[in-house]
Amino acid sequence: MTLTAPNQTGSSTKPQAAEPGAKPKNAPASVVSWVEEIAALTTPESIHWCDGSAEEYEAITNLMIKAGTLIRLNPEFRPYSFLARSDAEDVARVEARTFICSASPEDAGPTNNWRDPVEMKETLLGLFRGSMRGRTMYVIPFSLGPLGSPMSKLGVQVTDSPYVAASMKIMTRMGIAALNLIGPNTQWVPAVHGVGAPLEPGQKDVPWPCNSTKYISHFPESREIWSYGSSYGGNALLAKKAFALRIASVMARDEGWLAEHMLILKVTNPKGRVFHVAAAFPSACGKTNLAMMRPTIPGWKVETIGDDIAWLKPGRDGRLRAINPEAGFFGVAPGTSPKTNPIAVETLWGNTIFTNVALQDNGDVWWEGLTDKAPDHLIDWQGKDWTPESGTPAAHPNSRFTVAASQAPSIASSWDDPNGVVLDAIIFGGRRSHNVPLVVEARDWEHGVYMGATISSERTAAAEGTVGELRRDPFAMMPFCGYNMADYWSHWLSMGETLRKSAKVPRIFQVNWFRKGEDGRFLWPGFAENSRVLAWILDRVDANAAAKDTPLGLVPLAEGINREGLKVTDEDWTELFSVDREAWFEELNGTEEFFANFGERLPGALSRQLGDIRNRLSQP
Ligand code: O2Y
Ligand code: MN
Repeated sequence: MTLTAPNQTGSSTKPQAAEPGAKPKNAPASVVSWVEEIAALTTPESIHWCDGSAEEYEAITNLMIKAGTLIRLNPEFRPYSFLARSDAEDVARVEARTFICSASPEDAGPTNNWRDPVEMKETLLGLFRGSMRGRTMYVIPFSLGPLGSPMSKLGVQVTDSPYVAASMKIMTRMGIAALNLIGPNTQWVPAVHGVGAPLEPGQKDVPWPCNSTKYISHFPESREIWSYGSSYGGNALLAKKAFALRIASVMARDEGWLAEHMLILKVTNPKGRVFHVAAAFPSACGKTNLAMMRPTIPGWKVETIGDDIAWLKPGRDGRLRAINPEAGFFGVAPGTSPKTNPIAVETLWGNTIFTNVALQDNGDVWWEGLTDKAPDHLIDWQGKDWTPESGTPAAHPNSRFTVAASQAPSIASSWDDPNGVVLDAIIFGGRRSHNVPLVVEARDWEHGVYMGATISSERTAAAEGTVGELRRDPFAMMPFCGYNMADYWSHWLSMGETLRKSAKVPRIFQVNWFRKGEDGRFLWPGFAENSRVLAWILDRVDANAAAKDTPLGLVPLAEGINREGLKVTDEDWTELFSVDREAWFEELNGTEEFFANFGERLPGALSRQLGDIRNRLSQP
């Protein structure tokens, strides 16, 4: 049997909801035949077509409670909320098992794991054959982006994991309304997910079925996703990183837009002018905290549009517009506290699925950092008794919350606008203890693309590898770009040309909240105080606030950023922007080496930008 991507056409009559879980009458023919094909391969015991209703969510979560997959939290503290504990070996995205299966390895590029698409399909067919035996296969139609928006895309995921079905209800616009949008000529992305744990008749299930063999496979040319063996986050919620970034980045290249690993903010200044900002940060750089920031400076208001992914497309007026393709947050719990992110804490009041956090004796959840003092007794993420003396984290460092975006008190009313919001500025960030200044504005789009292409971040204890080691993460897209990264840079450069022809181009900035002094102390307080940097960025956009030209770009004058009430001395300020020429020449050599990996495909504009910075640094 050879499975091909469906022809992606559907019936002309709208599907109608039927009995709960039954196939909707007049479901699109292309979806029905694909579901039948996958069912014939995987042989599930039953098929459940998700309608996306609250009743369905309740039924699926009840079923998981019975199976031991979910624990209902105490409704007094955490109404309508659950705790899931994953298998101890299934706790994170598996980058080494994530594959881009393009016909040519050059199209995947040197930063992706490439596999031949025909060979990979054969492997997957072997693994998936009979793999859903004894389980229910859920059919999940979903929209990425507001339903019916010209910027949105449709997909259908099948999965034999009820945890994945319930999570997709939170993370996407899922159900009959999305299926209704699949017409005769509508493109939709098929995504197959299986836990890889068939059940023999009478075999008792485990709370978190999965398989030690894992494949997260993307077929950019046929626009398909196949994922096997894991139920965790981006490995399994295939609308997220797999579709909204890896497959969407390829669609965006071909259709003239951008699929980005960026948060989106709405910011209002004290004069009442509204701005929109998109920002890309590698992991462990405080992206969620920025997405839900409560500014400390008077008169400024920050609202959330998205916390992780942004789709950017020129509108009819030529301006770059942004939507959040997702409908929920899948955020890291540890470190989230009333001090670091009060809005996230408020968002999690209820209606939340927590995964791998600790359970308190009162039936509420807990994780490291939530309170200054840990409770005297907890059940840890593996279901074992825990006390502060245990010496292990009670919550897994990558434990998560899954919650609807609409539940954030900071959510902007425009977050669901089908026309998106007009972007005024784009920010690239990283975690760098030296060299990179607090904030720098790019001279122009091309310089901004260079800034994005050279994002790098020091590893923290939460990431794999040696602490402090520099990880290059261009545009924060290293694990998420579905094609050759050098071609992706060329696409960014060509988007600048398109935007410049007809409209105002968003200004590009680079930030670094993590610079340290000689004494190892952070020079900038970070968190909500980053609103002061945001204010300077938007003062630049609004009224070209004064800036100083440096070899690296434009930086604020000493009085350009309001430091009132902060313990940032004049010496700290100078150090926050100091440029050590020797260290920068080394930095540029490292970038040149990195760029060399891309050979002929490296856009000349990026080598030119590197040369320009070297020249400016060489000047007395
Ligand atoms: O899927 C996971 O295992 C977590 S990774 C993640 C989750 C939400 C948002 N962003 C990320 C990321 O790695 O960028
Ligand atoms: Mn992310």
